[in-house]
Amino acid sequence: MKIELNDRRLDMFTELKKGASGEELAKKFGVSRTSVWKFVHKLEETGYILERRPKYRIVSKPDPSPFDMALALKEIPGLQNFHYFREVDSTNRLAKEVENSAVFAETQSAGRGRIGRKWESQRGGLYVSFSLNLSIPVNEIPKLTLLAGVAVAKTLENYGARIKWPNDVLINDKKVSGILSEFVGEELSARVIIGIGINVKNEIPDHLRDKAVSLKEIDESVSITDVFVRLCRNLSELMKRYPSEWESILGEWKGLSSTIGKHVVIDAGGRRYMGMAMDIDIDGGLIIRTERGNEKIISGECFYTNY
Ligand code: BT5
Repeated sequence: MKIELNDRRLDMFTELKKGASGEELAKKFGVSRTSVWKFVHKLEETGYILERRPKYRIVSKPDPSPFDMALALKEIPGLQNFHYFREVDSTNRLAKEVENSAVFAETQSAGRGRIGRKWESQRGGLYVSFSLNLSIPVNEIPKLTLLAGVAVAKTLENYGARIKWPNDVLINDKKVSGILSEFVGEELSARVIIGIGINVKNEIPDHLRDKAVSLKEIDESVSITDVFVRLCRNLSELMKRYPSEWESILGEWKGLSSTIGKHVVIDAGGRRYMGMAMDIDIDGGLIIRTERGNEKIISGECFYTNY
């Protein structure tokens, strides 16, 4: 299902949450009562339950609730369309084919991690990719991964979430979210794809149980829609500050990160670094103090060690 974010039916949806008669809605939005009825029918098909008398009123919503998600997406600068799927291979793959859009799926059959790894995407999780025409140089992409990490960590802050450099968000040292930023286009003017996976109500497969966590294990009443709405709010707030307030975003990253001050081993494309994570520099690179002195690493796999 595709929802255009400037579609007035989103405003109609807001009215239907409060309750309104077909006649009132038709008048307010300048449409026929048949179009109101068709929209009500579409909502019912999508899993919403509406009371019909004395007015139309939404009394129960599915989780995820696509129209609440679309309303939240309206806040993100530059977004025009929302593509909502029950199942796809990978939202990042699909996001590359569309512009100025968010692509969400209830489950992914081939969710992607970095360097060809798999992202387990059972139903009940949150899988979303943003395709944004930012036209920035490719070397800005690591910054957007950090920005997205701040958005996710703020969204899950009440569960004690912390960021692990560069693209993981952890709760009690277990991974609850991963971010995959990619680009499409030219090196000096890239379109950016920011893919975010969050374990919300999905089962964690056995082989990942000791290193991954789903929010439902901490909060039985967690909802995908609520997490999504908060994520959009945080992302939109951060995107409005990027790039002009990059340094303050980086400051927030440092405050939410569990990496700085830890002993780490970093695997960076075959090279291995070992030392104390000291800081993040202005480009988003991790500075670690090794035997050779301070070194800066732009991307890699980070492990915490105990010595
Ligand atoms: C990531 O890769 O963490 C990036 C994950 C991005 C997923 C989103 S979902 C929406 C969008 N569409 C996509 O196709 N992808 C994005 P990486 O740092 O390479 O971590 C991958 C590793 O995390 C795997 O090798 C597993 O060890 C672990 N892992 C896999 N699935 C997991 C899950 N659901 N929860 C926690 N850890 C997981």
